Amino acid sequence: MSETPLVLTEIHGQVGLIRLNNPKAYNALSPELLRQLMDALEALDADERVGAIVITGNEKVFAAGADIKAMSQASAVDMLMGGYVDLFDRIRAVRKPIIAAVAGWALGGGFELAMACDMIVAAENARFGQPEINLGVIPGAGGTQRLTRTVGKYLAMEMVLNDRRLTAEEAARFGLVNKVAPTDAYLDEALKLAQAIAERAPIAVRLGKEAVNYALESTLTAGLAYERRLFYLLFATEDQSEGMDAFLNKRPPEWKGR
Ligand code: DAK
Repeated sequence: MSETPLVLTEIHGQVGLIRLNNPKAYNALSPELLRQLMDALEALDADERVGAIVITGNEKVFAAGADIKAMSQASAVDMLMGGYVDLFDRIRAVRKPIIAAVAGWALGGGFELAMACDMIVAAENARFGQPEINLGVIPGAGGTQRLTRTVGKYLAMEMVLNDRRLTAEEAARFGLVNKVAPTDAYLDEALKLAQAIAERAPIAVRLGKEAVNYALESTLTAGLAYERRLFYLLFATEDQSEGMDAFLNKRPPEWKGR
C-alpha cells in the first residue's frame, strides 16, 4: 500500500469529487491508483450526502493511461491473472452518475476511464486518444467498444489503428463530450452539472442511468421492455407522487429518495 494517497476525495455540496493524484507519472493508472479510485467511488456511492460524482485529474493531465513501466515487464498470464480488468470493471457497478472532468491528456486507459463515466466535461486543452498501437498493443479497458459505439466505426478505426487524437472541440463534435469549457472553468462546470443532477429525484436518476446504459447492451425490443418496467416501478415511489403534485400545484418538489 502506497503512503501517498493516489486519489483525493472532497465533498462539494451534494457532489463527491475524486482527484487523481499521481502528477509526476501523468496520473498513470497503476493497479494501486486504480484500486484507490474504485474504493473511493464505492465509498461515495454508499455516502448518503452524495448524489453525483466527479472524477478529475489536474489542468495538464486527466490520465496518461496504464503504467507503461509496470506493463512493459508483464506476461500474458500476468495481465490475465493480475486482476486489472476486474479493478477497472468495478466502475460499472457504481449506481450514482459519474462525470469525468477532463483537462489535458486523456490517453489510453485514461481515455477509457473517462468513457466509462456517464458524462464528460472537457477543458479547451483536453486531448483524447488511444495510443496503444505505438506500444504494439490495442486498447484493453473498453476503448475499442465504447469509442466505436460513440463515434462510429470509421473514426474509431483511425484512432485505434493510427493514434488519431481529438481536441476537445472535435470530441464535442463527435458526441464524446457533453460540454467544452475554458481550462480555468472546466471543473466548476462539471461540479455545477453534477450538483444539478444531485438535486433531482434520486431513484429516477439511478434508474435513468441504468436504462440508458442498458441501451448499449441490448436490442431495441429488449431495451424498450426494460425501460417500461423501470418506468412502472417509479410509480411505486413517493417521489413520483411528489413530483407530479408539485408540478400541478406550481411549487418546487421536495425529493425524499423514497
Ligand atoms: N505510464 C508511465 N509513465 C508515464 C505514462 C504512462 N502511461 N505517461 C507519461 N509517463 C511519464 C513519462 O515517462 C515521464 O516520466 P519521467 O521521464 O519524468 O520520469 C513523465 O510521465 C512525463 O512524460 P513526458 O516526458 O513524455 O511528457 P510530455 O509532456 O512530453 O508528454 C504524454 C506527455 C502524456 C503525451 C506522453 O508522456 C505520452 O504519450 N505518454 C504515454 C501515453 C500512452 O501511451 N498511454 C497509453 C498507455 S497503454 C487494461 C486496462 C487498461 C489498459 C490496458 C489493459 N485491462 C483492463 C486489461 C491501458 C493501457 C494503456 O493505457
